[in-house]
Amino acid sequence: MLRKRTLPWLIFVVSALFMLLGWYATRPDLDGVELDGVPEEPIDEPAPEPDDEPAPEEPTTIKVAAFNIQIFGRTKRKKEDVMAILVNITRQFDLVLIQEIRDSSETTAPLFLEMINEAEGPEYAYVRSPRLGRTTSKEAYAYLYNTETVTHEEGSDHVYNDTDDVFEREPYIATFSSGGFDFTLVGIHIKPDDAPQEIGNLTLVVASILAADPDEGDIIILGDLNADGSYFNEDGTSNPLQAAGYHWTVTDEMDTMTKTDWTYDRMILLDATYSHEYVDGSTQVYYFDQIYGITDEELVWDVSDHYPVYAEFSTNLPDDD
Ligand SMILES: [Ca+2]
Ligand SMILES: [Ca+2]
Ligand SMILES: [Ca+2]
Ligand SMILES: [Ca+2]
Repeated sequence: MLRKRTLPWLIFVVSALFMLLGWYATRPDLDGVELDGVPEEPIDEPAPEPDDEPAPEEPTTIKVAAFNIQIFGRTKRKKEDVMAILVNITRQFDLVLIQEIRDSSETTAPLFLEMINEAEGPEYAYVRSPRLGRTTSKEAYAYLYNTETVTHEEGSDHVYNDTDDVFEREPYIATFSSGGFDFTLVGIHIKPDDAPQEIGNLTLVVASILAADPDEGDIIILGDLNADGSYFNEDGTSNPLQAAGYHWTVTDEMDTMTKTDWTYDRMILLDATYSHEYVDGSTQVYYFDQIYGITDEELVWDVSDHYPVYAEFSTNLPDDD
C-alpha cells in the first residue's frame, strides 16, 4: 500500500515522463540543419538502403538464336553426351529456332523439351511445325523458349501459305513478346540448290506478314539460309533480300559451320527492329566447342555441322510498333 507522501512524487515522475515522450514525438527534424554553420550530416547523402535485399533487376535484353541441329531424330537422341550439350546450348538463349528435326514419330521435340526442363533453370516450352518437304525426307521446325522471359502469342504460329510452291520447307512463322518488345519470327531452312530463289522469295513472306499487320514491323528472318559457298553469292547485291532495309547481322566473315568456314546461318532484321530493339553489334556465333572446351572433333560433329547464331534485343524500351 502506498504511503501518502509517495503519491505526489509518483504523479510528478509519471507527468514528467509523459512530457518527455510528447517532446520526443513532436521534436523538429534537425537532420541536415546547420548548427554553427556546419551541416550535421551532408544534405545530399543518399537515403540509406533498406535492410532487405533489393529485388533482382529484371533482365532488359533477350537472346534469340537459330540452330540447325543436323538430322535431329532417333539416332542423335540416343547419344547422351550430344544431348547434354544440346540442352546446355538451348538454355543459353531465351528463344531458339531449331531446324532439321527429322523424326516421323514426332517424339523428338517433346523428348528434348523434357530433357531441357529436367536440367536446372527456368522452364521452357515449344511450338513446333508440321513435317515439311516435297519428298519423304521431311523436316520440322520448333521454337523453344524460356517461359520466364518470353511469351508466345497463342495460335500465332503457322506455316507460310506457299501457293506457288517456291519453298521446299515453308517458313515457320510465330509471334512472341518479351517486355515491351513484340515481334514475329520467320524461321527457314533454305533448300541449298534453290538458295538464291528461296532467299529472294523471303521478301514476299515479309510483305505478306506486313500486309496482315502493317503496324508491326519487328519481323526477323532467321535460320540456315545456305547463304554462302557454292549455293549463294554473299558478295552480290542483286538478290531482293539484299536490298536496302534488310539488315544481315550475321556478316559474311562469320563462320557458322563446324566443318567448313561458310556463313550459312543468318539473321535478317528490318529497320523497325535494327534501329530500335536490336542491341547494336550483338550478333554472334555460339562456338560451343570453344566455350565448353570440347576438343573431341567427332563429338562436335555429332552435335551438328552448324553452330547456333544469335542476337540480343532490348525488352525495356517503349513499344514502338
Ligand atoms: Ca512448298
Ligand atoms: Ca514490335
Ligand atoms: Ca562467308
Ligand atoms: Ca520495333
